[in-house]
Amino acid sequence: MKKILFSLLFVLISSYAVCQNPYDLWLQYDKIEDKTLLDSYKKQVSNVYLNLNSPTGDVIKEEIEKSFKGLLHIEPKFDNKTPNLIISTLNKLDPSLKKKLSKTSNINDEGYVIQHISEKGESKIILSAKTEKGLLYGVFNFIKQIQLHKDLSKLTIVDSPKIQKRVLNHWDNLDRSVERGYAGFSIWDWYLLPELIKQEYIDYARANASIGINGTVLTNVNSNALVLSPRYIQKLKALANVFRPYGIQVYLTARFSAPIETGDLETADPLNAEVKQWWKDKAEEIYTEIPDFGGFLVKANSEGQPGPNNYGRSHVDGANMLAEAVAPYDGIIMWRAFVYSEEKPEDRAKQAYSEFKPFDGKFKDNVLVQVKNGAIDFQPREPFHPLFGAMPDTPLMMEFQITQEYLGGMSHLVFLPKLFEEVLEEDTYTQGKGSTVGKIIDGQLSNKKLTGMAGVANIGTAKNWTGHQFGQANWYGFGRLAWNPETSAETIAKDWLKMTFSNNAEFVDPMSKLLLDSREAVVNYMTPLGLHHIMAAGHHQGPGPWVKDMPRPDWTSVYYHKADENGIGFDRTSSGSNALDQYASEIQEKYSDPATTPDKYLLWFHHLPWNYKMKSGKTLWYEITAHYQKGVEQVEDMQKTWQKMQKYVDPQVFKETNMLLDIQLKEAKQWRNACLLYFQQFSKMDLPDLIPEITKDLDYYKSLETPYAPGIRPSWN
Ligand code: GCV
Repeated sequence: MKKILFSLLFVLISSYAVCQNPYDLWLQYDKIEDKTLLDSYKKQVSNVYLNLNSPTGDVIKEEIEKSFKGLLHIEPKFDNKTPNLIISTLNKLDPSLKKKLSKTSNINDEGYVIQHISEKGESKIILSAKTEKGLLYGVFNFIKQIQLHKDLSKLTIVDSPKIQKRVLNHWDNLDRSVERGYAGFSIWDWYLLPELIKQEYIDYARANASIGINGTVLTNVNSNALVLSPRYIQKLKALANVFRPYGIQVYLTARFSAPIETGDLETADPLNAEVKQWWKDKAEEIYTEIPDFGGFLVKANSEGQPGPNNYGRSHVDGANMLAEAVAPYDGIIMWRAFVYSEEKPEDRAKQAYSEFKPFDGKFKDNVLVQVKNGAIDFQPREPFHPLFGAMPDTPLMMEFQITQEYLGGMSHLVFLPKLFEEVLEEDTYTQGKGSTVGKIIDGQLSNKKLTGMAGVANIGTAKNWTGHQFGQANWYGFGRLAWNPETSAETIAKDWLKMTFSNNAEFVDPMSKLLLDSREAVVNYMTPLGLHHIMAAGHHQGPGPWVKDMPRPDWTSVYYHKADENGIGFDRTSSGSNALDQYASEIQEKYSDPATTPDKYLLWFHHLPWNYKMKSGKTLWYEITAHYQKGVEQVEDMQKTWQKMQKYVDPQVFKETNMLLDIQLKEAKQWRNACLLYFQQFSKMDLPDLIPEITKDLDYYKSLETPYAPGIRPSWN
């Protein structure tokens, strides 16, 4: 009986302990259960010195209070006489304490030092920075150390962001639909702004600040000129006021034809004097209301958006005209290089390079050219964009996609930092061995004045912000990598898991493996061995290797996989489109021969016969089938791992993730079956035994429809 009561009690206690609130993201401040650790923390940070009289100072104080109350169950004392946690900017720090800090000269304006010191036999923790913004970042990192159960008596952290502009891009429309959004509607309630300031805006800013994000573009790159009207500038101003204490600047997307659409002018020609003045006046109008407005992000002459080419002008003309308008206020222009023309027969993968490379060194100092990680479009895997390294005299900003347009939308668990890490670690060889993409965008290789990283947000009105609980990890991971592109995906996975769920190794170890493997799983069951862009048309969810009748050939699947009786893959060597020529000679040499091309990029660069002999000794056809099967099995493994995690996870999150994994498995099988049946028409080879019997035929998979799939603007009829 005693035993039963005991185990009942245990079940009660353990289920009580697991009550994360998904809305709180990685900022879960649940009480530390380990009593010894808790007592030692309480002793070390019982009394806080904080002497900041500013909105950012208030945010810092609130965060200390909230976290100490939650994690340590104490009300921190803010008694400036005998503090053991001292939070102060460097210029106000007692010189005797300042002397004890290591390497403060290494930090930049957003950096900070956290150090445990001994003074007169007493132990103290000093958290200092050049600016209050630096202090805010330091405070979040300090709290993280407690969330991660770190030994505070050994702390010495000297850290600064390696990238200056760490920006979320919201593809949010003014009607609150979100292009490629899978987490509900836009969180920006434009209709009720500026009067209604929702708590979400504050919590959004806090979450972003906690991972070092310092800017947000609020509107879709497929933009609407209305947001530049005086009425909307007031709404924007209200949001800017909320975000400012958290160190976050607001940006807008600029519709290039806005001077016409507002009814003011008849042209938007960037070399026209009136147009130039229009943008200067607009900038002045915005900066009068929002002095720290960040600037504009522009998608021009791409997928139907207006731009300078409409007037026979170049991207440089367009970007520089806008750059001049915002320059007096330290504003910047993020000009996207995502261009490909329906009129050009050139391989789509080559077009951005062909168009932008000749412009190297021609942009004004406050322009960043924003380049997607790969040359096509955020596929599960792409080789790095050849522009990285090819424009040494132009600051290039990385654009990653956090929202999972091509990686399972709302229902697939895919840990994207693994993808981001792979891109950042790729060697471009453009300045010799070791010229990684990461080093190009953080300015290490060129001493760039401006550096930036953008992430297309996966945030919406979903109660947990991202729809899929594990989408939070991708938002978190983007922030960590924007702060320091050399952070490993493994560190990010472990930190996120610990901060969100539990420090218990029995949870963290298998779950970090699950996260780290999840990206390869999705590549395997969607686009293995360098295949790409074979998804369904329009909403981009599910397989569609048969897609061929579209308004543009480069929107079809057949354009990319080129499967026929002779084989499969896109020949991008000199015998084909020669896109390979846009890379450094080291890469060209290696990738021009299929035998030395890494398998993961094989069909990106080569069209090969179905019976081509792979490095494994098996045929290409066999390897394609085996990769699809492996992807499915990897999802099954994810399910098995997740089943064992119940006791560490909030019951609702556990249940929902279970159901989502079921959907992911079902869809992984759909991808496998549909793609194999489709390609088999050309290979005319049998499916190996490792593929379980496929009971449906290809027509069945082709007939599957997904009406109202999210991510594209709904039509209300
Ligand atoms: C915002 C792809 C997406 C579009 C997106 C575009 C872009 O084509 O499917 O939804 O538009 O990229 O990045 O501009």
